[in-house]
Amino acid sequence: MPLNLIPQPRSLTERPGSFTVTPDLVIVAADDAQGPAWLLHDALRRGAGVALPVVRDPEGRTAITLALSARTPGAGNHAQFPSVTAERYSLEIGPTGVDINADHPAGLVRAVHTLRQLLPAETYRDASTLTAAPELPFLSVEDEPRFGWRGVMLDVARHFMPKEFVLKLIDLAAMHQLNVVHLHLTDDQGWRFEVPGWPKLTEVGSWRAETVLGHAHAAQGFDGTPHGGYYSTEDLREIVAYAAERYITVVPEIDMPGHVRAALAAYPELGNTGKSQPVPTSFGIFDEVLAPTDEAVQFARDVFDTVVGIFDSPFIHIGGDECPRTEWRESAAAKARADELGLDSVDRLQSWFTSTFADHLRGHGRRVIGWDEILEDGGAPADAVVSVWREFATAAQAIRAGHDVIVAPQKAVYLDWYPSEDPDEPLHIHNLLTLETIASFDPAPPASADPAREGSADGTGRGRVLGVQAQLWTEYLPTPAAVEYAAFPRLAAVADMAWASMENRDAHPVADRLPAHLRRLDALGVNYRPLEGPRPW
Ligand code: TNX
Repeated sequence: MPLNLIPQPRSLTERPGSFTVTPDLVIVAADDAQGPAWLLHDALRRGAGVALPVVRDPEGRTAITLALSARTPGAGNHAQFPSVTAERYSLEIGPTGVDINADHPAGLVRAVHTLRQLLPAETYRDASTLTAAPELPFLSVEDEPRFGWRGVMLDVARHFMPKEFVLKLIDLAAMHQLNVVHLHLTDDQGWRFEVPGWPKLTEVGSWRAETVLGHAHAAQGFDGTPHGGYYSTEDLREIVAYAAERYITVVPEIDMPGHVRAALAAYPELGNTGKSQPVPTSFGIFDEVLAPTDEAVQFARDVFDTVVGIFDSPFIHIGGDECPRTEWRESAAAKARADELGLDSVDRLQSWFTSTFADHLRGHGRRVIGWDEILEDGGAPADAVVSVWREFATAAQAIRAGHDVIVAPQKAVYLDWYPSEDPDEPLHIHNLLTLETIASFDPAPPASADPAREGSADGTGRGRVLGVQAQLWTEYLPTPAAVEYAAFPRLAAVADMAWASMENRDAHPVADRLPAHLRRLDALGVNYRPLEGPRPW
């Protein structure tokens, strides 16, 4: 029987027979394997109705064993991130038990999620609908991801999403073997967390006059009630800890120096005109950007100091997209500042901001990530990671300029785009991004992009491509249900793209595995878009 795993493991050999999950089993795990073992325990208790003891010694009982190799390099959550080897694992299911091996707990967690997909789909709900003890097929899996960075970005600025939904998205990411949840925490339309010393960011900047954005929604009868919200520091700590247990890194994004109108609504003095304007209720690219002043830099430092106190990610996203130079060109003060900094044009002020942010974050031991605009007008420090979102070809340019890249091109992984051309499709943004496009996309830029690294470093030929990331921008996705519809099942195809080799993807088309996978999403209550066609969200 086809197993319909998503993502497709690197190698999988099935054998006749199956292993029954019964209450007399034990889960064996030592030290650093205990966290992953408890994740398995919790899943089996809820999904299979068996509460298996987690023990160090099976004492002769049949076991599901989670073992770490002696080579385990610093088991700390992020010490190894992103690392393909930290996530590799083997899984053996036979008549005598289940054996999971990995070099690092992250690999054990990936194995647990593969094991869960081998159980009947109903086990993703709870045991009440099971009619018999669940079976696991006899098999061997040897697995490792193609890329060490497999992410999904959620825009909680355009529409605030409740903490519970962020936690659900983390679970869904984990199920699909994704290891990054990137939170777009600030944008023109909302600021979503507290920064000590800057109380108006949440008092003023986290609220706007209308529930939804844009004329199209208004035409659908939305009523203009205020929209807003923010995460408390405690909420964010809970999100980070929940993700960490699953070996998922939460990457925070603070979008600057453009896309800052919510911050400017709170503190107009950080802008170039000082003009007081409300948090906008429309979206797009606004001329209002940070002024290149000491005060704006101090603001950014305070924001980053807060962020690094909450998020343990080695990478902090500083945005950097869509920052018009209009105000700087019109401002005598900005011109004077550019002169003082020795810049031959105000257009280079963004590059100056990028370096200033990167220096500050480097002092905290973190690296910056920026959208691909950070390559322009003076560029970014070599240690900055570039999220390539506009043209995929830019990845090669970024690599030649010495950067690591995250492959995130809109034409391949922007899940806020329409899933089909059907006129009954609920409102999305822009263009079309079908499952087929995702299923056939190869995120590796041409090898010639990085001759220096070919066959070197990790020996994989992956060069400086850290990995792949899907985006869920929420201008047109006002609720968790709408986000789920846009995300699934396309995110499953992105996860497969990020994990599986091209060879495996060709041999096992994701489209063939999706119908069975949707039964799992049914059990989880995910409001996915049916394969047959649209339904309203
Ligand atoms: C472009 S992608 C943006 C976002 C929008 C998105 C809509 C990027 C870095 N900037 O501000 O939400 O398009 O698809």
